[in-house]
Amino acid sequence: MPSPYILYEYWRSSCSWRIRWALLLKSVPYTSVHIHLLKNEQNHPDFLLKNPSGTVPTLQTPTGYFSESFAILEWLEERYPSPALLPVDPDSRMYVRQLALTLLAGTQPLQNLSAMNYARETPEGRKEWMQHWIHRGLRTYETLLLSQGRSGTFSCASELSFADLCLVPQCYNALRVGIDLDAYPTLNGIYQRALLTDACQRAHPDQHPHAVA
Ligand SMILES: N[C@@H](CCC(=O)N[C@@H](CS)C(=O)NCC(=O)O)C(=O)O
Repeated sequence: MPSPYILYEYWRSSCSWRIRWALLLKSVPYTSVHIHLLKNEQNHPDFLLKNPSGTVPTLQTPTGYFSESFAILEWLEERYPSPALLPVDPDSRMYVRQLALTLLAGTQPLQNLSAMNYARETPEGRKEWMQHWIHRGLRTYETLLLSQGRSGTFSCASELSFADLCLVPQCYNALRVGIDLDAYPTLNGIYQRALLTDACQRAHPDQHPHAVA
Protein backbone atom coordinates (compact mmCIF):
# COMPACT_ATOMS: atom_id res chain seq x y z
CA MET A 1 0.00 0.00 0.00
CA PRO A 2 1.45 3.43 -0.89
CA SER A 3 2.31 5.72 2.01
CA PRO A 4 -0.37 8.28 2.89
CA TYR A 5 2.33 10.89 3.50
CA ILE A 6 4.20 13.11 1.05
CA LEU A 7 7.13 15.18 2.24
CA TYR A 8 7.91 18.26 0.14
CA GLU A 9 11.54 18.94 0.85
CA TYR A 10 14.92 20.16 -0.42
CA TRP A 11 17.98 17.92 -0.12
CA ARG A 12 20.15 20.42 1.75
CA SER A 13 17.45 22.06 3.86
CA SER A 14 18.15 21.67 7.58
CA CYS A 15 14.43 21.77 8.40
CA SER A 16 13.78 18.99 5.85
CA TRP A 17 16.64 16.88 7.22
CA ARG A 18 15.19 16.79 10.74
CA ILE A 19 11.81 15.64 9.41
CA ARG A 20 13.36 12.93 7.18
CA TRP A 21 15.33 11.81 10.22
CA ALA A 22 12.26 11.71 12.52
CA LEU A 23 10.25 9.80 9.90
CA LEU A 24 13.05 7.23 9.59
CA LEU A 25 13.48 6.91 13.37
CA LYS A 26 9.79 6.27 13.76
CA SER A 27 9.65 3.96 10.72
CA VAL A 28 6.99 6.06 9.04
CA PRO A 29 7.08 5.54 5.27
CA TYR A 30 6.70 8.60 3.05
CA THR A 31 7.06 9.75 -0.52
CA SER A 32 9.51 12.57 -1.18
CA VAL A 33 8.82 15.43 -3.58
CA HIS A 34 11.86 17.61 -4.19
CA ILE A 35 11.32 21.37 -4.18
CA HIS A 36 14.42 23.01 -5.61
CA LEU A 37 15.05 26.09 -3.50
CA LEU A 38 17.80 27.45 -5.74
CA LYS A 39 15.37 27.34 -8.67
CA ASN A 40 12.81 29.20 -6.51
CA GLU A 41 10.31 26.33 -6.79
CA GLN A 42 9.16 27.15 -3.23
CA ASN A 43 7.55 30.31 -4.60
CA HIS A 44 5.74 28.66 -7.52
CA PRO A 45 1.99 29.38 -7.24
CA ASP A 46 1.22 25.62 -7.12
CA PHE A 47 3.52 25.16 -4.14
CA LEU A 48 2.30 28.30 -2.38
CA LEU A 49 -1.17 26.74 -2.35
CA LYS A 50 0.34 23.94 -0.23
CA ASN A 51 2.48 26.19 1.96
CA PRO A 52 1.86 29.94 1.69
CA SER A 53 5.17 30.70 3.46
CA GLY A 54 7.14 29.37 0.46
CA THR A 55 9.36 27.14 2.58
CA VAL A 56 10.10 23.47 3.06
CA PRO A 57 9.39 21.09 4.65
CA THR A 58 5.70 20.63 4.04
CA LEU A 59 3.99 17.39 4.94
CA GLN A 60 0.92 16.23 3.09
CA THR A 61 -1.31 13.90 5.11
CA PRO A 62 -4.75 12.58 4.23
CA THR A 63 -6.20 15.65 5.99
CA GLY A 64 -4.17 18.42 4.37
CA TYR A 65 -0.82 20.17 4.02
CA PHE A 66 1.21 21.08 7.10
CA SER A 67 4.38 23.12 7.46
CA GLU A 68 6.70 24.33 10.27
CA SER A 69 9.11 21.57 11.18
CA PHE A 70 8.47 21.90 14.92
CA ALA A 71 4.72 21.40 14.43
CA ILE A 72 5.46 18.38 12.23
CA LEU A 73 7.81 16.94 14.88
CA GLU A 74 5.16 17.40 17.58
CA TRP A 75 2.51 15.75 15.39
CA LEU A 76 4.82 12.81 14.63
CA GLU A 77 5.52 12.39 18.35
CA GLU A 78 1.80 12.31 19.14
CA ARG A 79 0.83 10.12 16.20
CA TYR A 80 3.84 7.76 16.35
CA PRO A 81 5.08 7.85 19.97
CA SER A 82 7.73 5.17 19.63
CA PRO A 83 10.62 5.66 19.81
CA ALA A 84 10.02 8.78 21.88
CA LEU A 85 11.84 11.93 20.83
CA LEU A 86 10.81 13.79 23.98
CA PRO A 87 11.77 12.65 27.48
CA VAL A 88 9.09 11.71 30.00
CA ASP A 89 9.38 14.27 32.76
CA PRO A 90 8.00 17.76 32.09
CA ASP A 91 11.17 19.64 33.06
CA SER A 92 13.32 17.60 30.70
CA ARG A 93 10.71 18.06 27.98
CA MET A 94 10.86 21.83 28.50
CA TYR A 95 14.68 21.67 28.34
CA VAL A 96 14.60 19.71 25.07
CA ARG A 97 12.10 22.13 23.53
CA GLN A 98 14.20 25.06 24.76
CA LEU A 99 17.30 23.67 23.03
CA ALA A 100 15.39 22.79 19.87
CA LEU A 101 13.79 26.22 19.62
CA THR A 102 17.09 28.00 20.31
CA LEU A 103 18.16 26.72 16.90
CA LEU A 104 14.88 26.21 15.08
CA ALA A 105 13.25 29.51 16.02
CA GLY A 106 16.19 31.63 17.23
CA THR A 107 18.85 30.79 14.67
CA GLN A 108 17.64 29.04 11.49
CA PRO A 109 15.21 31.79 10.39
CA LEU A 110 18.10 34.26 10.25
CA GLN A 111 20.17 32.04 7.98
CA ASN A 112 17.55 30.92 5.50
CA LEU A 113 17.85 31.86 1.86
CA SER A 114 15.26 34.63 1.80
CA ALA A 115 16.49 36.34 5.00
CA MET A 116 20.12 36.16 3.89
CA ASN A 117 19.44 37.49 0.38
CA TYR A 118 17.35 40.31 1.81
CA ALA A 119 19.96 41.26 4.41
CA ARG A 120 23.15 41.15 2.36
CA GLU A 121 24.01 41.67 -1.31
CA THR A 122 27.38 39.97 -1.73
CA PRO A 123 28.44 36.34 -1.10
CA GLU A 124 31.01 37.58 1.47
CA GLY A 125 28.35 39.65 3.23
CA ARG A 126 25.97 36.69 3.31
CA LYS A 127 28.68 34.43 4.76
CA GLU A 128 29.52 36.94 7.47
CA TRP A 129 25.81 37.29 8.30
CA MET A 130 25.39 33.52 8.57
CA GLN A 131 28.49 33.13 10.74
CA HIS A 132 27.34 35.85 13.12
CA TRP A 133 23.89 34.35 13.79
CA ILE A 134 25.04 30.74 13.83
CA HIS A 135 27.77 31.58 16.36
CA ARG A 136 25.16 33.24 18.54
CA GLY A 137 22.86 30.20 18.40
CA LEU A 138 25.64 27.67 19.02
CA ARG A 139 27.06 29.73 21.89
CA THR A 140 23.64 29.72 23.56
CA TYR A 141 23.20 25.97 22.96
CA GLU A 142 26.64 25.14 24.37
CA THR A 143 26.01 27.28 27.45
CA LEU A 144 22.65 25.60 28.05
CA LEU A 145 24.22 22.15 27.75
CA LEU A 146 26.85 23.09 30.33
CA SER A 147 24.63 24.97 32.76
CA GLN A 148 21.65 22.61 32.91
CA GLY A 149 23.56 19.40 33.56
CA ARG A 150 21.12 17.27 31.58
CA SER A 151 23.23 16.32 28.56
CA GLY A 152 24.95 12.98 28.09
CA THR A 153 25.62 11.00 24.96
CA PHE A 154 23.10 13.31 23.33
CA SER A 155 21.60 16.69 24.22
CA CYS A 156 19.31 15.17 26.84
CA ALA A 157 20.91 12.18 28.55
CA SER A 158 21.42 9.13 26.34
CA GLU A 159 18.38 9.30 24.06
CA LEU A 160 18.03 11.21 20.81
CA SER A 161 15.48 13.98 21.06
CA PHE A 162 14.01 16.92 19.13
CA ALA A 163 17.07 18.89 20.29
CA ASP A 164 19.52 16.62 18.46
CA LEU A 165 17.33 16.67 15.36
CA CYS A 166 17.83 20.44 15.33
CA LEU A 167 21.47 20.43 16.41
CA VAL A 168 22.89 18.13 13.75
CA PRO A 169 21.57 19.99 10.69
CA GLN A 170 22.60 23.28 12.32
CA CYS A 171 26.17 22.00 12.81
CA TYR A 172 26.25 20.83 9.19
CA ASN A 173 25.29 24.38 8.10
CA ALA A 174 27.86 25.87 10.48
CA LEU A 175 30.63 23.79 8.92
CA ARG A 176 29.52 24.84 5.44
CA VAL A 177 30.16 28.49 6.31
CA GLY A 178 33.54 27.76 7.87
CA ILE A 179 32.68 27.77 11.57
CA ASP A 180 35.09 25.76 13.70
CA LEU A 181 32.99 23.55 15.97
CA ASP A 182 35.97 23.00 18.29
CA ALA A 183 34.87 26.26 19.90
CA TYR A 184 31.80 24.35 21.16
CA PRO A 185 33.24 21.07 22.48
CA THR A 186 30.13 19.73 24.22
CA LEU A 187 27.75 20.21 21.33
CA ASN A 188 30.41 19.11 18.88
CA GLY A 189 30.76 15.80 20.75
CA ILE A 190 26.99 15.31 20.60
CA TYR A 191 27.00 16.22 16.90
CA GLN A 192 29.73 13.66 16.14
CA ARG A 193 27.94 10.89 18.06
CA ALA A 194 24.51 11.64 16.59
CA LEU A 195 25.98 11.77 13.11
CA LEU A 196 27.11 8.15 13.46
CA THR A 197 23.59 6.86 14.15
CA ASP A 198 21.95 4.92 11.36
CA ALA A 199 18.81 7.01 10.76
CA CYS A 200 20.81 10.24 10.85
CA GLN A 201 23.13 8.89 8.17
CA ARG A 202 20.23 7.73 6.02
CA ALA A 203 18.56 11.13 6.30
CA HIS A 204 21.84 13.01 5.65
CA PRO A 205 21.77 15.47 2.72
CA ASP A 206 24.76 13.72 1.13
CA GLN A 207 22.67 10.54 0.87
CA HIS A 208 19.74 12.31 -0.76
CA PRO A 209 19.00 11.33 -4.38
CA HIS A 210 19.09 15.04 -5.34
CA ALA A 211 22.41 15.73 -3.59
CA VAL A 212 24.90 17.70 -5.66
CA ALA A 213 28.55 16.96 -4.94
N1 LIG B 1 10.25 27.68 10.60
C1 LIG B 1 10.25 26.89 9.41
C2 LIG B 1 11.37 27.37 8.53
C3 LIG B 1 11.33 26.75 7.15
C4 LIG B 1 12.46 27.27 6.29
O1 LIG B 1 12.94 28.40 6.43
N2 LIG B 1 12.91 26.42 5.39
C5 LIG B 1 13.98 26.81 4.50
C6 LIG B 1 14.87 25.62 4.22
S1 LIG B 1 15.63 25.01 5.69
C7 LIG B 1 13.38 27.28 3.19
O2 LIG B 1 12.49 26.66 2.67
N3 LIG B 1 13.87 28.40 2.67
C8 LIG B 1 13.39 28.91 1.42
C9 LIG B 1 13.63 30.37 1.27
O3 LIG B 1 14.18 30.99 2.18
O4 LIG B 1 13.26 30.89 0.20
C10 LIG B 1 10.41 25.42 9.78
O5 LIG B 1 10.96 25.12 10.85
O6 LIG B 1 9.95 24.54 9.01
